[in-house]
Amino acid sequence: MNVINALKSSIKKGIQQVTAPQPLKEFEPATLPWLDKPGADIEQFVRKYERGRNVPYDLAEKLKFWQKNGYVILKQAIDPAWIDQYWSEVEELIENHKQYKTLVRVDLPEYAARPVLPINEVPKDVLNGPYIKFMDFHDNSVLGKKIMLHENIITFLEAVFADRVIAMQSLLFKYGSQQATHQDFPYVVSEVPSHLAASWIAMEDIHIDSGPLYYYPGSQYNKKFDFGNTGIFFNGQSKYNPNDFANYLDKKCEDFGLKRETLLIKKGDVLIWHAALAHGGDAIRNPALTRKSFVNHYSSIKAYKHHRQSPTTEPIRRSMNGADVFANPIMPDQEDIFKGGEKL
Ligand SMILES: O=C(O)CCC(=O)C(=O)O
Repeated sequence: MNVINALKSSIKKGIQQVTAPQPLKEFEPATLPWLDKPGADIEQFVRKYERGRNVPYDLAEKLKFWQKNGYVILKQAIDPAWIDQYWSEVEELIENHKQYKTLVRVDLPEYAARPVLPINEVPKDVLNGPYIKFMDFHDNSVLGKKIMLHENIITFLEAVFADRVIAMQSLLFKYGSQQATHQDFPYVVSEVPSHLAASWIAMEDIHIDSGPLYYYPGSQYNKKFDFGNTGIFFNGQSKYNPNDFANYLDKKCEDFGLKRETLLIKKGDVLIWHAALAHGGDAIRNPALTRKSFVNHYSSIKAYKHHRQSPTTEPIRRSMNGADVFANPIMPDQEDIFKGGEKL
């Protein structure tokens, strides 16, 4: 039925006039994860969820903390031997970058026209410096997938979503990002924007002068920023830009008396944060310091059904610990070429 016929038919049926869908201004209350809905009964949920499972931390306490603050920290969640092996793969990727096609994002003025490009096109000294994000290296690495879908992380996220967890994408940082305050849902888009969470895995002990991550506990409940014509989502057409977004979030958090916290965790510790937790990368005060970290974004099976680079094809799933990550549909020849994780 075309739009005119739909309009005539709806008028006949007494239904409201057909209008273009409006950009979202808030998360839809009905589609929120159970824990974000009023009256969520954590004790009852945990009793059922833990039946037959070995949860290595106090899940009820963690879920209550998440509900109030929008994040949790899992101490020593990833074996340091896994971290060392994974970082050695990153070093190999940089050292022999001409052999690989992994995408990197370079946030330097000379790359402004084309910030995302294959690693074999970026000089080694640039790759070894700040302002670099290694994108979706887990596609290339068996161990990257194992860390991203680690049981300690998935057990918590599956409880948050009360659904099967899907890993959507990953980023690796050698230096602090210095990214302005933001929330993730305008940029990392799932079909249900509130079905989103991230993990930040420390690949070394984090120093306060290295540009650590910071966040505002409790900020997940703030009124969402309106990018104008594109609602709560950001894209190239949005009326407002990421700086406007950052200013809004910093001001809102200040107005509500939310105190900014700095993430000074140890190698193998993991921060998990809510779709709407306001966070950013602090200034690098000592440029000699690295801040090696592995960041992953996740959704639920209900809200992320296809790989973002191939929205109409059925994804190839790699499954671990009751969660999935989709194989990269664009570069099948690069999948799992780093095999060091097979023996771990
Ligand atoms: O690690 C950082 O400094 C920023 C990471 C981040 O904000 C993100 O991936 O959403």
